Amino acid sequence: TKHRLLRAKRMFALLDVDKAGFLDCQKLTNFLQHNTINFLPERLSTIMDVVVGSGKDISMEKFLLLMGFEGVQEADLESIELQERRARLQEAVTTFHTFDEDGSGTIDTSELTGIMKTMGQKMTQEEVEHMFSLADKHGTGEIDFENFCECLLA
Ligand SMILES: [Ca+2]
Repeated sequence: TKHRLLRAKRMFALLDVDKAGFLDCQKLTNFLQHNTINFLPERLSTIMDVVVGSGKDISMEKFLLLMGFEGVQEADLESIELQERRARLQEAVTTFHTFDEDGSGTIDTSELTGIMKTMGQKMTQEEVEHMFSLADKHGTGEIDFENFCECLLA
């Protein structure tokens, strides 16, 4: 459900081209008519009734309601996003520590080579080095946590 919620939020952001925080009724109507795959016809007609009956502007909360999420506030969304971000960061920290076998706070080529082998990635030394050079933006021969996150989240 979290995942669907975030997708709905992204959809809203996509539709809200001018970033006004509101959707133009006409825009949403067009969108719904061209993306009816996920809606049963009777559901779509209910949605359209609500949309047309609700005036020109569709807020995020109203949009979520239309998408079938009841009682979700924008603040809830933000906290979900924050949770997701934290979880991703936590995951990155864990992965980084796994890679950084000697606990030096950086990952060097031999550590990267080792972990790729452990993960069952059949990579040549050249491929590992290429990967490494992509992450090692400053050419220090080591990947710190910041480089690692940039790489992971890119
Ligand atoms: Ca290390």
